[in-house]
Amino acid sequence: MAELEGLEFGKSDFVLLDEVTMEQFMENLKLRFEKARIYTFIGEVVVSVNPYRHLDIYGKEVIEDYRGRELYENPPHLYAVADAAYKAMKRRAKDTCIVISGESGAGKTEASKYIMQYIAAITNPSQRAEVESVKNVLLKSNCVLEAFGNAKTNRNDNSSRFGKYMDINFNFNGDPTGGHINNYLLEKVRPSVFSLFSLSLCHSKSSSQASNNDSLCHKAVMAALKVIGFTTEEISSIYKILSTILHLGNLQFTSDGEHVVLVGEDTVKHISELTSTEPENTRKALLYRTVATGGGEVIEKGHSEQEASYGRDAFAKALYERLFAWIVGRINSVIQVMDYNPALHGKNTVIGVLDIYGFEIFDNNSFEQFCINYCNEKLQQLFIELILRQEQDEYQREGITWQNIEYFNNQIIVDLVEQPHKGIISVLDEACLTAGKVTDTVCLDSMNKKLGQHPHYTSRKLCPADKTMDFNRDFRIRHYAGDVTYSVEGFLDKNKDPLFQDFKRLMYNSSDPVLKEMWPDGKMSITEVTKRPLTAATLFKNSIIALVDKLACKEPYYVRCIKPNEVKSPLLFDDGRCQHQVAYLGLLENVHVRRAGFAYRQPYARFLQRYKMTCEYTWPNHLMSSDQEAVEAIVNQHGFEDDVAYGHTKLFVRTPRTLFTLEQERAALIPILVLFLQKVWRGAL
Ligand code: AOV
Ligand code: MG
Repeated sequence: MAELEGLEFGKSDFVLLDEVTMEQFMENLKLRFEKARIYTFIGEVVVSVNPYRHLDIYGKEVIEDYRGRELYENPPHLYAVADAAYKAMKRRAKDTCIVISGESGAGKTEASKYIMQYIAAITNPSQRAEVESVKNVLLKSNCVLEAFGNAKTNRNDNSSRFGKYMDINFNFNGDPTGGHINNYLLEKVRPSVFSLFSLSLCHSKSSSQASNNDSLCHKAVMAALKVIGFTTEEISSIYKILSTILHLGNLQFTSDGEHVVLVGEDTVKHISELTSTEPENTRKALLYRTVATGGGEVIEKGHSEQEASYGRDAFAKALYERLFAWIVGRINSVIQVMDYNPALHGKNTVIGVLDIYGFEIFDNNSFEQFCINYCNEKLQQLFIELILRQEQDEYQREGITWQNIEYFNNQIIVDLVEQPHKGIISVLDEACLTAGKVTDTVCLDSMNKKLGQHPHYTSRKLCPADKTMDFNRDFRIRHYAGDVTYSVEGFLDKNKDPLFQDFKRLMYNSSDPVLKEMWPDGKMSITEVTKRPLTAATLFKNSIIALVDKLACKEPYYVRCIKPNEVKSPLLFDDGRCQHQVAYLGLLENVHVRRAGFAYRQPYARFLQRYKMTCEYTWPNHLMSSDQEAVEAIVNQHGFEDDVAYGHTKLFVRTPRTLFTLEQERAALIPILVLFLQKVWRGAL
C-alpha cells in the first residue's frame, strides 16, 4: 500500500484514515479534490469527484503506468480498477463487471469512456485487424448512442437519458472479440427536442448554415455510423425518421365544429414522403383509430382534438424509441460474437461496464424520475450485497472468522416499489388495467390506502401538516439518497403508453425497409391485438431485475462518483452536498467493513517480496519451508502477532498502522540498500 503521492495530497485510501469518522473522511476528500487528486480508493473501490475541468491524467504514458500493475502500486485511478477487472478476467478467467454509480452529473459517463479507452489501449498488442475493428466499433458506438440518447437537463449538460450496460467479450488471449449493449431507455420526450434537433438540422442544412459545434458533432456521428457499418440507405432512413419526429412536433389539430381537422396538410405530405407511406393513410392514422366492437365488427372512430394530439405525441415518442432500439440492435449485430467454440478458442470471458442514469431530484419529479430512482435503489442493494458477500466469501475461503457490520439496508425501499400485489408499481398497474376512467388522483388514493403504513412512503393526505406537498397530486418516497416528492400527474398515461395500433400498421406498411423493420408488430390485425401489453413500469422493473441478476454473477468492481457542487464549478467543494452523497452511497460503512474485517490482505509471496528486507531471517532470501512461515517471521520480529490472521493463501492485516510501520521501515532501508547495491556493482565491496 505505497503512499506514492506523498501526504500533502491526503490519504490515497480511506482505509488509511486515523479514525473512520465523517469529518476525517470529508477532510480527506476535500483536500484531495483541491489538489486535483480526484480519485481515492476504499480498498478496491474507487471514489471519484467530478473535477469539472480537463485534467492531464488520461494520456498514453499514464495508461502505461497502470498496465498490468497491482492496484496499490500506483495512485488511485479509474485505470487501476479497469486493470484489476481486466486482470481478474484474464488471469482467473472470471467474468467481471465495473459498476459506475453516483447522481446525475457526478461523472459516470465520462468514467465509463475512460475505462473503455483503457481497455482498448491495453489489448491487442499485435494489432490484429479483426480485433482492432471490434474495438473500433465498441468505442464508436458511444458517440452514436450519446448523440441519440443524451440531452441537456438542469443537472447535467450532457445527461444520459438512457442506461447502458455493455458486455465486452474476450478470447483466451485477453483480446476483445465482440460485445453486447443493453439499453435502458426511459425518457422519450426530451432527447427528441434537443440533440436530435441539431443533428437533423445539420443533416439538411449546408454546413455553412449549421453552427460549428453542431456541424462537428454531426460529422463525428456520421463518421461513427459509417465505421460501425451502417449503410448509406440506413443512415438516410435514420435522418428521415428524425425529421419525421420534428415535423410531428409542428403538426396541429383543430375542429371544424363537427370533425377534427389537420392544420397544414403540407406537414402531412412531408411526413408521408419521409416515411414512405401514402398521404391518405398517414392522414387517417392521425385522425382516426380502428376499433373492434364487442360483436367482432371493425369500425373507424374519429379522434377528439385531445385524442389526436395525444396520439401524435405517442407516435413521435414511439418513433424515437424504436429508432434508438434499432440502432442498438444494429450495433449489436455487428459486434456479436460469432461461431465461438470454447473447445477451440478457450473460455470466452466478459467484462461488463454499467453506466446508467444517476439518482435524480428535480423540482418536479415524474414517472421517469420514479423509475430512475428505483433503479438506483436496486443498484445500491446490489452494492450492499456484493461488498458484504465478497468480503464474507473471502474470509470463508481463507478460513478466517469475522463478524457482520450493520448498515442501512435499503431492501425495504426496493420492496415498497416492486413487491408483487403491494408495491407502488403493482398499484399503478392495477389502476391501468381497471376499465373506465381511472384518473391519476384515484390512483394516488389507492396508493395512500395500500401504502399509508409504510415508513418510507407518505403523502399530503397522510401528513396534512406538510404544506410542501399537493393534496391530490403528490406522494413522497424516502429514498436511500434522500426524500423525493413525485407528482402523480401523467403516471397512468406514461405507464400505459398506449400507441394507437393504426400507427403501427402505417409504419409496417411503409415502403422504407428500414422503417418497416422497426415495426414488426404492425403486421397484426386489429382482432389479434386485444391482449394487453405489459406496462412501462413492469417492463422497466423486469429489465432492471434481469440486469441486477446479470451483474450479481460477476466479480464486481465499483466506481462511486460524487458531484462536488451544483454549479459545475471546478473550484467549489460544497461540503454539505458532498457529505450527503458520501452518506447515502454508504461510503463510510464501506470503509468500516473494509477495516473491521481486515484493512489489507496480500498473498504471502507478494507480501514477502515487499517487506523481506525488514527482517534478518528473510533478507535477501529465507530458508524456511514455506512463504507463510517466512511471513510469520517478519510479523513476529515486529511484534504484530495480534494484528494479523493467517489465511490459506494470504496474510490479513487488521489495522493500517501495522502496514505504515512496515512501509516506513522499508522506505528508510531502501536508500541504504541502493547504496549497498551500487557499491556491489562498482566492485567496491
Ligand atoms: P453523469 O453521466 O454522471 O450524469 P457525466 O459523466 O455526463 O455525468 O459528467 C458531467 C460533466 O462533468 C461532463 O460533461 C464533463 O463536463 C464533466 N466531467 C465529468 N467527469 C470528468 C472528468 N473525469 N474530467 C473532466 N470533466 C469531467 V447523468 O448521465 O445526468 O446521471 O444521467
Ligand atoms: Mg451519464
